[in-house]
Amino acid sequence: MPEVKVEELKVEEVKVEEVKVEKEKLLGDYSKEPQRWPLFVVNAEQPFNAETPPQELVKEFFTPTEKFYVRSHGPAPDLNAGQFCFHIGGLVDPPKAMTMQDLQALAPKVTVDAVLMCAGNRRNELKAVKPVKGVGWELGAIGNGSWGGVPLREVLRHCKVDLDSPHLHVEFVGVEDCEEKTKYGSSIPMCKAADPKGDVLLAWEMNGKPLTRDHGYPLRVVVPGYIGARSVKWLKHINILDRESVYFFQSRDYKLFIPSVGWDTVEELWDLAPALAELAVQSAICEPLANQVIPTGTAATVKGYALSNGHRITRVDVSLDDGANWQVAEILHQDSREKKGFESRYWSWSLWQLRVDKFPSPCTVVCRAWDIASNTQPENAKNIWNLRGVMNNAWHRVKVSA
Ligand SMILES: Nc1nc2c(c(=O)[nH]1)N[C@H]1C(S)=C(S)[C@@H](COP(=O)(O)O)O[C@H]1N2
Ligand SMILES: [Mo]
Repeated sequence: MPEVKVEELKVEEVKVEEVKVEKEKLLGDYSKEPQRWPLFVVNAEQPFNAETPPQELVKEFFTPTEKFYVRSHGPAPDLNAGQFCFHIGGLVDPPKAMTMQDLQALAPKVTVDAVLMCAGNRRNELKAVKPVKGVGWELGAIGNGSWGGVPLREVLRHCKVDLDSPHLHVEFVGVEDCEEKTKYGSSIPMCKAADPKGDVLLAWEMNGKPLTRDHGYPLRVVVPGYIGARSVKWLKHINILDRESVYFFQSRDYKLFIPSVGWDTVEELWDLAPALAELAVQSAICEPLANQVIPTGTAATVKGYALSNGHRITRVDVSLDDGANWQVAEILHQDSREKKGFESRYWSWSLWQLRVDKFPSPCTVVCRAWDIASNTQPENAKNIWNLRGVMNNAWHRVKVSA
């Protein structure tokens, strides 16, 4: 690795407003995309958006990196960790530039196990209610990873940022040009960024290995318990602001509206709606698959995942008759209580199953999860339909044939 000294790095003037992208760059160069897992369900090629088939999700507690869903808004950058540096600016005096070596020397590496889920996960079920804009996703825009890096709060402390200012926000900006004609920028409130129990990480490792290009090599943010959109990949700038980020992905996307709001009425509402942050309680059935044949009266196992915003999943209910009667599923794997010591740091998903001796096919299998705060899922997607098709956590239903 070539040595890069911080003193030699010219600290760019920090721009907290949208970075202007030159016109010719907007289309993006997709000629150097990485090799990808052939079994991905590809929802868009350019930019690459692909999800994990359901039955693969429940095979392992940690989703193998090559099978982990990819949600990108532009070409995958091809960066060199040895020459890479990122900048910390905004309400920081003086602004700083850090190399990967600086970051790794700043504090001992920690690992945080956490699920990443796109806010658009299960969007197709909302699309079935009424059309929505956005990449279509079934239930595989989710994965559970073990992330290695340095807590963001250590970096903020090193830069003498006031960790106790509740009005501050921490903005993250990636290197790449997105198809939305802007850089990928997003922010989280200081109360999350600085919280020692919030576990926000600047991560260079995923499942014990350096990040892959698709997942943010050499450096990404991991914001456990928040929608995936806040975990900015290919991190280039951290800006301390006294307001939320005004980047598109914070201010004009990833917001929730009442079903009656359409594209003709949303314009004046964007600034009034809060940006999505914490995840809601969620669960989905990964086995059986939709329309799978299970001969009537034969044995089969229902399997799936459940998660919340860090709250422990306490129960997953399964119905084999479209919600008329329920049984309690067995939770097979979740973050260990001893390790976490708190009910609010269950960042990983919980994998669950229900063994059924005699499957009552044809039938509709349904699941719903509960967390320690007794949050549970809404019954119908129809009631939570929204024009961006985000945060669908309705009871998940799978039709099984005989
Ligand atoms: N720089 C950058 N960061 C990004 C994105 C992006 O397009 N560019 N997509 C975001 C979204 S919407 C999600 S859901 C997650 C997906 O992370 P993954 O591709 O590693 O699964 O990354 C987030 N971080
Ligand atoms: Mo996302």
